[in-house]
Amino acid sequence: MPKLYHSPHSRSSRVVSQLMLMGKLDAVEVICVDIIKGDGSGRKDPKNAHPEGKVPYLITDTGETIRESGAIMMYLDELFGQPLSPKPGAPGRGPYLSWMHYYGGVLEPALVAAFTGVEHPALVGTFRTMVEVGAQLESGLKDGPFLLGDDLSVADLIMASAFLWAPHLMPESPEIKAWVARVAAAQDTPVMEAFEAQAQEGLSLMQPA
Ligand SMILES: N[C@@H](CCC(=O)N[C@@H](CS)C(=O)NCC(=O)O)C(=O)O
Repeated sequence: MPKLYHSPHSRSSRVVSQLMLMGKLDAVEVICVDIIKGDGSGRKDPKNAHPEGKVPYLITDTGETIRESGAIMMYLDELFGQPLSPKPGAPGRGPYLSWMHYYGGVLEPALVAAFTGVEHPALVGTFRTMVEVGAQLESGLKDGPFLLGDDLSVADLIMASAFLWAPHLMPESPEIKAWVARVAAAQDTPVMEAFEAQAQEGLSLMQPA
């Protein structure tokens, strides 16, 4: 069984939510670990196999390791028959791959620059800003309710997760706001919250004295 290293209310939460959506949470061993949070609280958990103590992190059945949310989400979707992405050769495959890489390669750096207020010509030159991200999203949403058209995909889960985590950084766009709300509605928030509360409780009980 693959092992997923997860910390509640973090970037690994979207992977847990994806597994729930696919009905495959039971097919993956979720190992809850502590992490160092943005405010400095928490700790690097010795239980966490990630080389830098981050989440998410996945160890496959054959013992290979996968880091980076996008890679993990694509792997799990493929492992379970690609219910949430177009297969190679199918329409939408190109935009799908583009969004999955745009998330880690552009959205995350632009988002971090925006919330830290760091401005540098090299950052803008390389990644652009949240203004361009907003324009790309609006353009991607013009043909349907989701980024690939009519069907929710892993691309929606990863891209919208940024704005579910940081709603104040959501581009001022009714189309984007409505899309984030649709992606949120597609996920089982009460069940996810119950899972996260239980995971947090388990972690709190295991804190070193
Ligand atoms: N680009 C990575 C980012 C992973 C990441 O930074 N995760 C945070 C949790 S939100 C973390 O583990 N932080 C702990 C640390 O930096 O020590 C991904 O999406 O997988």
